[in-house]
Parts: sequence; C-alpha cells; structure tokens
Amino acid sequence: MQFDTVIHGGTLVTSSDVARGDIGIRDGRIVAVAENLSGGDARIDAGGRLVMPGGIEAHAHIAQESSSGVMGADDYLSGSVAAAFGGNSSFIPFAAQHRGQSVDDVIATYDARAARSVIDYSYHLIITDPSEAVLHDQLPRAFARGITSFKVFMTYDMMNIGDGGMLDILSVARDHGAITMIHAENNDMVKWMNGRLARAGLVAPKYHAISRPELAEEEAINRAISLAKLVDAPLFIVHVSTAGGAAIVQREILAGTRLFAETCPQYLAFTRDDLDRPGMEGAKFVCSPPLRDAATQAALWQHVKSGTFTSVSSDHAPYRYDETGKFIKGRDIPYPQISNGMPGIAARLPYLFSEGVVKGRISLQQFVSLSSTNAARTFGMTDKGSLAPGMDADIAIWDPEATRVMSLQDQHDNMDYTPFEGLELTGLPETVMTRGALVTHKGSLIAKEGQGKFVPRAPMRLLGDGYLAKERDPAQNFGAQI
Ligand code: DUC
Ligand code: ZN
Ligand code: ZN
Repeated sequence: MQFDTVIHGGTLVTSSDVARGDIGIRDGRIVAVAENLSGGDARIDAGGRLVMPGGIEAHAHIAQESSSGVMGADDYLSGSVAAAFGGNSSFIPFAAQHRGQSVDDVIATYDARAARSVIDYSYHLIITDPSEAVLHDQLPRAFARGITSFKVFMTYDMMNIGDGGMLDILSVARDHGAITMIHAENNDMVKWMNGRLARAGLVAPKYHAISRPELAEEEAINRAISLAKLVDAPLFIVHVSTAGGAAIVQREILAGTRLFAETCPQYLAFTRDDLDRPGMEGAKFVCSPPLRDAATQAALWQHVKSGTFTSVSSDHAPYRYDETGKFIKGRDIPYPQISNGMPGIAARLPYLFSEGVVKGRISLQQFVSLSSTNAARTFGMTDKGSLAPGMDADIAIWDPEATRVMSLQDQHDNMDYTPFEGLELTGLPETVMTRGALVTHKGSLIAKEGQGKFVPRAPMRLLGDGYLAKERDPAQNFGAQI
C-alpha cells in the first residue's frame, strides 16, 4: 500500500483502546492501522509517544465581538495557531449574531475571518434575535450548509432571548437535527445581586464571584432542561461551573434526557480567591459563570471522572489586560464593566492531561473522549475524533513525559497574560496534523495561513424514544396537533 506518511512506533490511544501500532495516511485520510507498516513518503517516529486523535476545541471565541462591541484579541490565525500548539487539530468557535443582523451576513463575516485558520473549523451560531425570518428562513439555510449547532443565552440584557425565544429556537433545532447550546444563568438573579452590591459600594473584582450565585446557574439549567423537554430537543449546557448544576445534568442524563454538557479548566484550576488578587489583577479571572470554591472543584472533577461531562472545553475568550480588553471601559472600573472571559485555548489539553491523566483522575481513553471524540460525535464532525481507517488524519502526537512550566513567553495567542502562569505540566503535544498535513512539529509552526478548511457538520441522530410531554401527546391532549 502507498502512504504519504506513516506514523510509526507509537502507542495509539482512542476513546476505547490503548495499543502499540502504526498509522498509514494517504490523501489526508487514515488508510491503515496496523502493528507495523513499511514505506511512506514521509515517516514520523513516534517511539515513546502517544498518538491520539487531535483535540477538537468545541468552545472558543475567535475574532468575535462581544455584545458591547469589544473584539477579542485572537483572530483565526493566532487563535488557530495557539489551538494547534495546545494539541488541537480542529475547532468550533462561535459566529455571533447581534440584534438586527441577518444570519446570512453573520456567516459571511465569519467565513471571511476564518479563511486564515491553520486548522479545520466550523462555527456554532450565537442567536440573539430569533425573528420569524431567522427561525424559518435563515437558520434552515445555515443548517443546510452544515452549521448544526448554536448557542443562546439566558443572561445578559443584550443577548438573552427569553423562555419563549428559547422554545422557538429549540423547536426549529429539533426539526433540523441541530443541537442548542445554552449559557445558563438566571438574568434577574444576577441583576438583583448587582444592584445590591452596587448600592453597598462593593464593586472590586472579587464581588463578581458572588454577583452570579450558584443558584442562578442551577435554576437556569433546570429551566433550560424543562424547555428542551417540552419540544424534545437535544440540549448542550456550556461551561457548567457548579456542583448543583452538574448534579442536575447527571440526574437527567441517567433519566434518559437528550442532554450534553461541558465544564472548563478554569473551574477546575481556579477559585474565587483568584478574583481577590492584589489591585485589579483579579480582572484576569473575571469570566461568567464565575469561579467558585475548592469544594466545587472537587465535585466537578468527580463529574469529569464519572462521565457527566461530554467534553472539557476552554471557553477561550481572550481579553487582554489592557485598554483594548479587560479595561476597555477604563482602568479603575466596577466589576460589571470588566470584559468577561479568560484565555486558555492552548492550556486546555495540557492541563487536562497533566492534572487528569498524570495525576490518575482519568484514563487515557477518557482524555481522548473528553478532548476530541465526544465533541466530534455530538457536533457532527463525522470524519474526525478517531484513528479508524477512513477518518481524517487529524492526529496529535504527545510526549507523555515532557515537562514545562506554563508561561506567557510560550504562548502563541495574542494575549498579554495567561491565567495558568507558573502551572507545572507533565505531558505535552509535540506534533499536530490536520488532514495529514503537519500544523505544528517539535515546537515549530509548519502550517501555512489558510490551510484549515470549513467542515460541514452532520445533523444529530436522535436515538431512543425521546421525551413526549403529555400536553403535546395527541393521545392525551384531546388530539391537539401542536
Ligand atoms: N460566555 C461564554 O461562553 N464565554 C465568555 C463569556 C460568557 O458569558
Ligand atoms: Zn457563555
Ligand atoms: Zn464562551
């Protein structure tokens, strides 16, 4: 058999297996997996290394304006390069509709921005304006193009679409096989807390943590699940930050609800004490939902281990520690005006490997599931996330024994800080390829700008009976077809 590239001598890791073997690649695809493969125009020695499906970053904000018009620091070039150095071979950032915009225009804008990517990409649409034209004309066009997921907000005045808007979106998603991602926080609880804190003059960054109560997340997760069940639509809860929220997700998954969820390294690595760093340093740790406490970290790790979470995503939201980012509204500002988000696209997988696999919390197979395979299956990247013949040759080769201390100098994003500064890591990605082409290799960027391609994604295949609310069941609702 002819191969463009053979990766030989490594330990292959998938979501189910760990075994020694070689991988043969031709025309961007894996065409052979065997104990020994000879030949290959190029041969990559993976002796002593782990060969895994490349990471799929399913939650990142790249070249995206916030609702108040603040552009994140990373474009599709810097964002994709940083992602690749962090072990990712593809990603799914957001394409954000702001009110009044058409989805077609939004997609055209992001197509132009994403043309710089060095790794394959798709987008989750953010919908903030579910008008009739959006629901019945523009979204179906987006699905037809293979954009089969979107995010809606239950918080932020400029973003949240109300329960009725969510029902509309969920039911259109259900009809087209799309999955709806939810930022679940109760908007009024947050606003009420903000008002109390402001009246008491408590506006330092650390008060961000208590302004967004755990109850606000738990209530919103419960409500989102009820809304999704009413229309039997699959739901993905993003950035779960609370033990209570994770417990609700676990209970509903066990009950058969079509539910998926993620948490993020920042909720495992940091606590609200980081928001209380000297001066305004706490601004670096302002993200929503906010950082919690040590007991929450332990509970979230337990849910990572036991399978509650589909994936661990970065929620990379890069606002620099300067007047272009965190302090766009001024240096000495109350916490609600600090730009909301933390960078971490390159830290996600080294963090999860080092703290998860090396420290014995999760297996290698779980690492692959949480970093790649589950995202591929949930979001319809049918050719990615595995090492089977026929799949895209999206591969990451890791040195499980390499060590490094995280530092800003080693980052490839456009940020001026990393919250993970000083973290001791064991296990690092050494090589990343997308469709058989090297992106990074031994610390060098090999890929050319624009090497990444848009990936049309498949609709979700819904398994099982789903949920039929009595009131929507013609046998129990006087025959109403609603
Ligand atoms: N939600 C996100 O998913 N990312 C950044 C900020 C936010 O509110
Ligand atoms: Zn969010
Ligand atoms: Zn996000």
